[in-house]
Amino acid sequence: MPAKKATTKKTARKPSKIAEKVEGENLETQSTEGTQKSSTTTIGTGKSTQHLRPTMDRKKIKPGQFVQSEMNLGTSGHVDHGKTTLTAMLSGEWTDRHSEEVRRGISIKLGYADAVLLKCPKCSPPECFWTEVMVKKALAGKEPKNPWTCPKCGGSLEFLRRISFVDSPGHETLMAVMLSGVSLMDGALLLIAADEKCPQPQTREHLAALQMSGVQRIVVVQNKIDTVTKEQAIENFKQIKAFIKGTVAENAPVVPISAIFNANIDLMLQYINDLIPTPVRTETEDFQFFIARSFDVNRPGTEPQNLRGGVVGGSVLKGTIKNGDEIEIKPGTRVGDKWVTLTSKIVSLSAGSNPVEVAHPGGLIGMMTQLDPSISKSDRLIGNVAGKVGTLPPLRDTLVFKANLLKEVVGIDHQIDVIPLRQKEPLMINAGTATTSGIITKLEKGRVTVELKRPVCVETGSRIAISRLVEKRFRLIGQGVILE
Ligand SMILES: Nc1nc2c(ncn2[C@@H]2O[C@H](COP(=O)(O)OP(=O)(O)O)[C@@H](O)[C@H]2O)c(=O)[nH]1
Ligand SMILES: [Mg+2]
Ligand SMILES: [Zn+2]
Repeated sequence: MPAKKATTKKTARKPSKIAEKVEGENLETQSTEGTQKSSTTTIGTGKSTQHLRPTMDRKKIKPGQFVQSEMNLGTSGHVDHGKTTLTAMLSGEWTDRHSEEVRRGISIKLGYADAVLLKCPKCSPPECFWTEVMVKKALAGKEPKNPWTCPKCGGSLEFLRRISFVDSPGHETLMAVMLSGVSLMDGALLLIAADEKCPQPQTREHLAALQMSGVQRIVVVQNKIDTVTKEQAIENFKQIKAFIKGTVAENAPVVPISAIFNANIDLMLQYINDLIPTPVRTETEDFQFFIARSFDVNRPGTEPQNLRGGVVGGSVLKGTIKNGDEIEIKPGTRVGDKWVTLTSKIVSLSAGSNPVEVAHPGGLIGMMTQLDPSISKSDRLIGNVAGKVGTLPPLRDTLVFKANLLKEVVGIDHQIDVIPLRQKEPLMINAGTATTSGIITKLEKGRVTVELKRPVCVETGSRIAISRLVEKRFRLIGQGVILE
């Protein structure tokens, strides 16, 4: 695996020790490189078990009470390795909902599904870790008064946190979607099927994507262990260990599970709990929102006076937003050959399917605006950034960045070296949830200039993913840092 840079040597295996390690790595990243995401830049209090939004008292949270998700956990890995199955096991939701996804049996869009993590204070780890949906299944037929009853000992389970899975598609043609998903992830599971040789092309490409975007908190999941013998599982485990060596996932635990047979899920949840804490965020930062979907919620034939405004869905990167706030959306909409920033007012907010007054970072947030719904219909605003008026990063038609290329093209099953960038070469660029393309117009030492077909709204210093055409598809070849 190319583009490696292990920041620390591995010294510990116990979850709590590894948690400290990861915390240290983040501090290092913060001071030496800087990152585009508030979720990584504000981590580093040294309290790795800090899952709290400061204003929230977890002990008081009761079953059935709605709490907004506080973190996005991505799934990543090769197609068919079980990302959507595992997400469904933990959340109770099958994220492949679109008709084409159902027909083709693969994930095409980003899926979002929430899971409530619970812990039994009496049982010992890892058996004390549950999700609400797992508890419900384990208690089926018993239905105790308290739905948060430990299926093992009958004690009361405690609320840990609600997290959102951002389920990525694994197919090689859908890398752009995966890359926009990565921009929303605070941590990730890398799924690797035990019944295939490791690594498969998108196992490598997805891990490279996580590494390049600065997603450092990773738990590696060896799935489908029910399909192989013990010896095969051990052999595959060794391949996984060899593969992650020297990558950002080098210190990550590798947890053998079966998503279908619910084997070892508790241990995986323990690692998620210990190694992927909710980033500590400053709520006073400028609000920034990455749009990952957008719709027109009106039924055809709705009378104009009853029309509801355009809806955008995505995640709050930083800050907070409340009903009635004015926002702007960039790049906005195209009028002639110009992009016009949209401004509007928030009519209502939802977290998952629950109405909320204020939305924080974490999970899928829906914002109903006063925009003409034709502007937001059919995902037209994907890749836009929303913020309070006057606070968004500049809109750029031209990107000037420092490129860090991989040695090898990772998303393909044979070896192809990444040759240097060329003048006039077309590239695909991912910045946040935006996917755009452009042509290299200038190549200087340490500086690449690309004229974009469609502008993007990005901060100086933020990271972009660079893909080039290799064997007829855009494949990830490196990362860039915006210079000016
Ligand atoms: N035997 C077995 N099959 C699994 C397991 N996890 C997923 N699968 C199957 O693998 C196939 C692909 O799963 P899916 O979740 O769609 O993979 P994705 O492309 O990574 O999202 C489906 O037929 C699943 O039923 C597992 O743990 N054991
Ligand atoms: Mg899937
Ligand atoms: Zn218990």
